[in-house]
Amino acid sequence: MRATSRLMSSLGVSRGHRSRTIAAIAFAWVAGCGGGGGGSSETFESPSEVSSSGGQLTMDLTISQQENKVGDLHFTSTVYNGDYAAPLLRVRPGDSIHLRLRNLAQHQPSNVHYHGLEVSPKPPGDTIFVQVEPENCYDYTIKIPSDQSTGLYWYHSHMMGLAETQVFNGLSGGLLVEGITEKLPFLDGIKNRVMILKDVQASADGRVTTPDYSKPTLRTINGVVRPSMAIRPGETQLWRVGNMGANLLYQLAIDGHEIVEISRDGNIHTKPVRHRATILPPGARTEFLITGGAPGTYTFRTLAVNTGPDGDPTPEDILGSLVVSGSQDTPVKVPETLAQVPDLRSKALTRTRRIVFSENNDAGQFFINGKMYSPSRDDVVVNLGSTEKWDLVNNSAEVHTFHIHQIDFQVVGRNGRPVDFTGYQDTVDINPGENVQIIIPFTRPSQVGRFVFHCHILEHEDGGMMQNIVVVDPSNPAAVDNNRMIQGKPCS
Ligand SMILES: [Cu+2]
Repeated sequence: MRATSRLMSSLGVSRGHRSRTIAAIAFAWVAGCGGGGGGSSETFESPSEVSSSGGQLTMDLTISQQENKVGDLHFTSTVYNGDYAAPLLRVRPGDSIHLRLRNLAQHQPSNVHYHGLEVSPKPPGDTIFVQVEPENCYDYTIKIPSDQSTGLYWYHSHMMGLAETQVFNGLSGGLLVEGITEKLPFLDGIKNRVMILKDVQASADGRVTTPDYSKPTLRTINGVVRPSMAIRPGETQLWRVGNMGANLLYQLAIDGHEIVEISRDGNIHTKPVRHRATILPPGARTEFLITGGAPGTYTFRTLAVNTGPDGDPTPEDILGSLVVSGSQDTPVKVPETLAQVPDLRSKALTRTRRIVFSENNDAGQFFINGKMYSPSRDDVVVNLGSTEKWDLVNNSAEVHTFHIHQIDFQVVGRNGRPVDFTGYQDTVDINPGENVQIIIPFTRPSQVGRFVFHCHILEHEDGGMMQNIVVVDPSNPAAVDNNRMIQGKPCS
């Protein structure tokens, strides 16, 4: 929770209208729309998108000030490509992304992180040690490995000290690695929906600064307030949902319907995981199957989340509605085995580490192992080829969300109790007083370099809850780039 409350206008907006005055909806999303949805009209909108072609995705990502209207809320914020929801980047395993970040915003530097991709942290790749000042540009090249797991990822500002404000303004968007139907043929022909979750508050003058969760916040799906999603009775759809806001945890539930989760953080599960409600910390993604029940309208909601005595209030809220109507369809039969990936508990451990999250709530200071972030300090050094077990310990009175760049991990325990193996993830929540055990395989040569792990509640990250990690190739220790602040250049 924030130490000082900021003056924010109460939103007091009436919700439930679909309205979106966003420029640059360049492409309609048509791929993957096999199902019918009963012929009902719906207010759901897919994000705009940019797709790769011939193995390359070449694009400009332009940050600018933009007037937005979301529901009944008018606000001015910095967004990507004139679109509060931001374009969905659609790629395939093995593709390269050539992205020119153009910072045309008036006042702040920025950069881009490609969350969840198992790509190199070396410049000009997925490095956070880039600062692109206003009117400057930076050219990223992101080489996605051919074995990148297919699913939903995202990109967002990772500007030190400014990430919370910039993501809250709208500087985050989805990235879909295509090909899930090739891995899971039973999904062939069913309707896919990508859902980018963000929330927004504006001050009395219509600006977006930092969130104040003592006040209401406006929830959106792809920039739409409380959209309706149509489905036929018995029809199965794949919902691919990412938490791309700054700070909030979600607990997703659809009244009267079971969530059958098949993927987490872009990693297909080893087996389906069935939920009444699923926790989605900031930065996390869930992909699940939903099968229409009896005709009627059902609420898609986030349940209240207990974030701890020092946490931000996170009350229940309505995200949208599921409208079941039309002719009866036949549900998809979900196999009991999905992906076959190694259980990392069978690997020999190189070492264990204890990573302690704590905070000085009154001062708004956030620590890992007693230290606030310093870009010039290397906190963890790992040899390539190591497999490590980390004990993530929450010594504070609010929830934190662990995320490490470039690598997926396996959660193996909570509070010392073993956890069922369902696959990998890149983000995990740690409740107050809890400890979570994970195994991290530092085994891909692409991991060599300097990157970070941090709390993905961005208020905490900006407040210091982040550390540098360096993966070193012992046979080539000079392969780590030591330039810790690369400046963008004037746009040519
Ligand atoms: Cu945190």
